[in-house]
Amino acid sequence: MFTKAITRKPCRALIDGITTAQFEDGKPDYDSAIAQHAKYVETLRSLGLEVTVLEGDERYPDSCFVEDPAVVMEGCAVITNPATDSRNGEKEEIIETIRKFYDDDQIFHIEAPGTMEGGDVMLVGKHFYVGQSDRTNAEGARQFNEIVTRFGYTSSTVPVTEGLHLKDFVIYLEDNNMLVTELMDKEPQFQSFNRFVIEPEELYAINSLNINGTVLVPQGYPKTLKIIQDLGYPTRLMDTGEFRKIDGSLTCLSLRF
Ligand code: CIR
Repeated sequence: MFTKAITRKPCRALIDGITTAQFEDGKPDYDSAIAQHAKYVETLRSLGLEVTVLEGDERYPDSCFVEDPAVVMEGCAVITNPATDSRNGEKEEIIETIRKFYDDDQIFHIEAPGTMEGGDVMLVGKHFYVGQSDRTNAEGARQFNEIVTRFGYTSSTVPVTEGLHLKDFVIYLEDNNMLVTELMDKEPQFQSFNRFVIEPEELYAINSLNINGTVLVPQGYPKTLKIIQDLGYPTRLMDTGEFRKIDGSLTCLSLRF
């Protein structure tokens, strides 16, 4: 059960966020992003979470994606080392908030040359799957493994060859259910899960988010929505259109614990 979440409001510099989307949908609109973010926070609260909302940080265009500079779990928090120059400083800005919830001896850091971003980290029970991607390297994954094993967790790496972060291509919905791309469907480590392959045109909806049994699903992906509803989950449709323009999706907008 999650009881808390940390989020950060989008800043005006959001329009300069890193993107692979080639702006086919245009740049994010600040006011709409603020409104979508407020709805996201309201939804988390309505599902029983106590949500900390940090102010936008204009120095870091992508800083609303708080999932990336830290990984939080029961008993331990890991401050990551974001791989891109424009995002690396976000790790310094999240620490103060993490300290409100974790003691100093529960807070650890991924150190250079290790890199890591939380979008690459997926927890299943007490096991972390860590995407090895352009953002999370082998050394980052190694350090992470060393830290979390001290707290009763295990971890293993999964190659991410399709794009940004692991959780854009596979998501664990709980109850042994997983949404996957065709490629992740073949991943040997995922063979014992109930896997649901999402078609390429609905790729973005893989990053749906289970909050205490209710699944937040991005708006506009009817096939994925049906798969999730047919599994019996109550769902909430979320408009994340402004974040999508800079490769942001549902999980990246919060840290949940
Ligand atoms: C980036 O490229 O870093 C941001 N524009 C998007 C980050 C999305 N984060 C996530 O999925 N965890």
